Amino acid sequence: MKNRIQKTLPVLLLSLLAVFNANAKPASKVRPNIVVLLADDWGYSDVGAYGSEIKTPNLDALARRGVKFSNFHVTASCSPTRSMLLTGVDNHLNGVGNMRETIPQEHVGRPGYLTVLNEKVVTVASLLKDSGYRTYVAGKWHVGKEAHNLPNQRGFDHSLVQGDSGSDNWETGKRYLDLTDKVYWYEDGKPVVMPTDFYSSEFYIDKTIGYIRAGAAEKKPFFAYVGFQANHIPVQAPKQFIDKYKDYYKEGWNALRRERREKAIALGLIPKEAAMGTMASTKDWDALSETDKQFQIRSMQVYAGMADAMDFHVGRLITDLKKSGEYDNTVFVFLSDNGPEASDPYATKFGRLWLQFNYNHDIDQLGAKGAYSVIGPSWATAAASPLSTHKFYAGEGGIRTPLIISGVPGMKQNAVQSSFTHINDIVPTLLDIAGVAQPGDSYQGKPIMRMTGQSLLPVLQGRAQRTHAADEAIGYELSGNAALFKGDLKLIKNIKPVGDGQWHLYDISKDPSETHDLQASLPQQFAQMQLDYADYAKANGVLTMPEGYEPVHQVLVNALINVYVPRFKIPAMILLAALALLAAVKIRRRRQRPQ
Ligand SMILES: [Ca+2]
Repeated sequence: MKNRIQKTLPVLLLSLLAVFNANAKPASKVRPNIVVLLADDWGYSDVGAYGSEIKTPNLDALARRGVKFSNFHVTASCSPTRSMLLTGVDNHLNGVGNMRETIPQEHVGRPGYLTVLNEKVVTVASLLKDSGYRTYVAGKWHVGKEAHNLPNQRGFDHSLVQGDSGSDNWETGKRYLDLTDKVYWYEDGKPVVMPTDFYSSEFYIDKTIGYIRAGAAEKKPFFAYVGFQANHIPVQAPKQFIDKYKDYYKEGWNALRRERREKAIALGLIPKEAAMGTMASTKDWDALSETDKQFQIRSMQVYAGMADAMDFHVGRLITDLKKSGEYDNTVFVFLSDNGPEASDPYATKFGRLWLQFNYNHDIDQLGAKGAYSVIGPSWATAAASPLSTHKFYAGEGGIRTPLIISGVPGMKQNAVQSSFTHINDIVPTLLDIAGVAQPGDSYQGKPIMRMTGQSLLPVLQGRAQRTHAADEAIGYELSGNAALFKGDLKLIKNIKPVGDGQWHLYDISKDPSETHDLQASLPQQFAQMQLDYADYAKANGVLTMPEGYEPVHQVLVNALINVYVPRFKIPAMILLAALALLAAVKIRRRRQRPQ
């Protein structure tokens, strides 16, 4: 009997424990807050932690607390990247196959080419909100101003956004080019009157802090998305930030490119043997006049000041989260939407004419309210150093940007992740961190596009070496500039005049600057990857660019159609009506005149 009790008692106890456990609620697991910090037009080496001389101590601290991705890819322009950052779906499937500013008219409205989000995608904000997160966005939106596309209808509890591709950083009513009729601002889906005392990075962080504090009583984790305007043109910054760089940049862009490349190598971000990417548009520094040099030096100091100011305001958010005790439970994701901006609107007649009436360009004013500053093509190659090309193009300088992730439970610290990663991996990662399942092919009973990226959690936590299999083909296209990634190889084609319109092949793990074409030595891969690209283009509905497409010319044509025709339509109709009335009166008088 004693033996029997001895044998059955543990079984009974275990059974009771099992029943108890089955009925017990799972231990409350606090899900992390998530902050996504999206910089605008920052180059690969514009962050201190990526080799920059620009002081970004707060971003650097996030990098030390987490993982720096050295081989991360976005698209080469603003809204296509933003559409993928929010949905995890290829831009040709989510509606943003091209930007409103650069789309050829032949493509407007074609499937995938709405230039705004379509109804077949759901945002990460909607999915996190459904799962119990409070959700906020402040900053540049750029994925649609239609009522159904504003943040309040795309999953955000609270939002304050600028709807288009950019605007002045000091004056909220001022456009940066004549590409829209006005600057559109919305708070919680409604037009909003903006304050006159404004600096973009400061204001967006103030709003974010305000939203987080106001919702703290709800006792829910938060998701906050900050879409900075820094460093989109016009490059502007408070003077105290610009003045920190008064002794910098005097040796010119080639010296800066070399300096940043060496630092990026020392930081383990690019391999020692990586060559320097070169661009035909980079001017000869030594051939510049002293006046031109001074102007260029000041332009780059303003650029550094703008990035420094953004980092400073990121620091204010971090400080606030530390004070409220939320910091240790907050995941930060920092990235740039594309590589550095090389275009200079002063270089076109259209831009120059408009800017003469709207901004000054005086060296002692650069960065200040009323002044317009850009870095242009030569400094842009330094911002992207040591990579080739810049914003808009499919070279690594256009589409490889910094990505820092910190604060994920169980993740590696102060580490570099060098395997290929992609913008479509961000949404699966955030869902994974929040413990939310991907929606698959349908959301709330409606069919949607399936996400194609992979969660970065296994590499963040050191459970995997790479995110994408070596034989996975990942395509890319924007305005005819195209690429296909497979393992360490990249097939790439850039349109003229920056590219030659032909395919090239590079090993971007060893040669991230794309200087050594492998098509002759790897003919099989070269041929196969072209077939893989054709499959990608077909599956994603990529349209062929019309013959002779030229992006700057297209921006002018689209401005004419989108802004000038509507602007002058009513005055033209009034003028025609007045002329018709005048003619009718004349005819009537002639008839009434005595014969
Ligand atoms: Ca951008």
